[in-house]
Amino acid sequence: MIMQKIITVLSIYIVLLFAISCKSVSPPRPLMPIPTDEQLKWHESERNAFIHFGLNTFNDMEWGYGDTPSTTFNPIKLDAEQWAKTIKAAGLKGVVLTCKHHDGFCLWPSRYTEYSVKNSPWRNGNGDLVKEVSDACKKYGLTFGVYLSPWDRNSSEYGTPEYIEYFRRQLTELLTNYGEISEVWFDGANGGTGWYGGANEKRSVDRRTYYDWPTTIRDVIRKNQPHALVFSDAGPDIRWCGNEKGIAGTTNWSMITAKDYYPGCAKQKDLNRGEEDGSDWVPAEINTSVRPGWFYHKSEDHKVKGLTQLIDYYYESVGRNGTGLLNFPVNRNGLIDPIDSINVVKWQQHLDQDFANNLIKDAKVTSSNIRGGASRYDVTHVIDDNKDSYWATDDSVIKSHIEICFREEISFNRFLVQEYIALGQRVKSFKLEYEKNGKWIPIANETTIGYKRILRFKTVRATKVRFSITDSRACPTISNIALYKAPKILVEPMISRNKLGEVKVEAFDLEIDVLYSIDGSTFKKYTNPFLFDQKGCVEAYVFDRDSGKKSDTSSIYFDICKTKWKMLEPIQSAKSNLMFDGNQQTRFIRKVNKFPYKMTFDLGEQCAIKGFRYLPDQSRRAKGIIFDYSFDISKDGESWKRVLHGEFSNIKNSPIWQTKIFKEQTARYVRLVAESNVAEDTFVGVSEFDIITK
Ligand code: FUL
Repeated sequence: MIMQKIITVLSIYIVLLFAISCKSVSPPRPLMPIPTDEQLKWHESERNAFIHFGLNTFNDMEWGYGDTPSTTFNPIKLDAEQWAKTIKAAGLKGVVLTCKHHDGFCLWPSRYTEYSVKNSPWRNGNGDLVKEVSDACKKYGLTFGVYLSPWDRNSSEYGTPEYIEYFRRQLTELLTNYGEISEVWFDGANGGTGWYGGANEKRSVDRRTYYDWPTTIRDVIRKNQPHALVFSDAGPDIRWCGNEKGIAGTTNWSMITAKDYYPGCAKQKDLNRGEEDGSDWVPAEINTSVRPGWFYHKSEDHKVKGLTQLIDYYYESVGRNGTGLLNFPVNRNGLIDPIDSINVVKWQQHLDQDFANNLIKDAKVTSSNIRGGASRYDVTHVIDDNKDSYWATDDSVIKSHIEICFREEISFNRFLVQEYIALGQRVKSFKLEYEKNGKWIPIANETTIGYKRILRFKTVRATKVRFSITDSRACPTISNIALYKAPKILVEPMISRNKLGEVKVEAFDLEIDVLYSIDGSTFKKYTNPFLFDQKGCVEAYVFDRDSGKKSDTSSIYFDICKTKWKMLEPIQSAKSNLMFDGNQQTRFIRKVNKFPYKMTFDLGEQCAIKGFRYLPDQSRRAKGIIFDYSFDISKDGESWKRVLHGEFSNIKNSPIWQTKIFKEQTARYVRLVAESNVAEDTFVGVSEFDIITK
């Protein structure tokens, strides 16, 4: 009886003590700068869509000069809801539309210029694309933002103070007629050549002062759309990440000292990393396009990002404290091209699988320190699925760790961690380890975390994992940690063969089994490049032992091996050898004096030839794509016979392998003659050249 009383009194005492201790332990003081509510929401959106569409789409350009007539704008099947549905299916949360790009053409009927949709045949001049897109966004629950290019190559006033008035009026139209605007996007590209109302000249502006950004932002944006975030190289709310490849820095602070930047300031490296001691919260937006260009070009139909590139983009943007902005170059019909939508939808499905099951949920987590011993900052908050709760340590404790113990061994290959950034970005470095035979084995040693950091690594099996903060600007505040076992990526591998006949098979997933065959029936496990210097087909697929699933099979036919090949004209060199090195990413480019330009190959032996293949330069700004060609053969390298003469029709739009066949003939020497190129300049470019034998 007495014992029971003692226990009761003691428990009340403990509860009281606990309650008091909870009350008295104050939260960590915000470590300035910290995000606004709007910025926090934007971090949480994680991925948004960019749309580039306008006159450039119809003129096959990236930067229109501002002189092409508005009548060329005519997207006959335009359907903004198709855009919204695709973007939604890809898991993206909002849209930023290029309402006006550098060419000055407006996708809404601006009162202040004639250069807009109102003077195009689209919807008989009565259309307003900004309205259609903003309505579609509302309907599908997407946020809507506007891109208004500061540079205007059409306006006669560009470069004068009057233009700033014009620019602000247009901005006001966009901010007052289309409902809630989430983001206002200002490009850094500014000033240069342009049509400028017929002046056709170069106009330079002082990028730092010309637009008087503080006034524009205060009087136009904050007044009309107080919740909109302003993007530019200098923020003030969101910054560029310093590249258009979609890659955030592995160290990525959400801070910079904004006054040291301005749109077009060319501080790419700093923008990519941010600044640990930056005075302003200006997090990085990671923009890239699903195609090499921002606008649609038929010639890039075969260069759309595949699933594996999109997966990399996710981990290198969202996984590195960045918010993604993935661009869709809408096609001339006014639709997101089906080639572009297939992969982005698969992308979302893949990400859902990667993060389907947080293995830490049922584990025991302990920490080296809890702020004031208070339950409010207890480590269990890192797995409670509540973004508003967090684990924190005492102010004096910077180095600290969390240990995760599992009842039985688990396997994992992803680690996710989030700071409670409402109190500022703090962690400077951290490491992840697992225990094996009583020793801690490192998995990763990294720097910043921020809103979200995700690490990918080879599968680890363990019962104990330790996450340690090794340095921090102040006591850490961690809101979430997770471990996942992402499934293997079943994408068919890439097969290539070099000049010596060595075949390489490359899978995206480094842990997956790769199987290959050279006879079409027996498949062997691939470990290293192998010699295959004969004619024939190599096939390969990847196989996941865990699920028993395999990828599609890739198959490639190799003609005679090029081991004995020599270049005769232009002279054999490291550069000219790139024409037959088996690598489609390398290229031979030559500025020639005049056409025709001959490329002569010695095959090293007589062959029964019946055709050839030509792959033009595959780089973004491809050079020297041959249009008219001739093809000659010779037995002795002296007397030549022309077997083909013609054009690579449509090669400009479709710069893929070009195959030409003729009646079989014996020869040891072959010559590809470039008679003209598609750009009508004097370059000749070859990524790969191949012959087809009997
Ligand atoms: C760049 C622009 O010049 C491109 O045309 C594109 O709009 C891209 C998003 O930003 O700086």
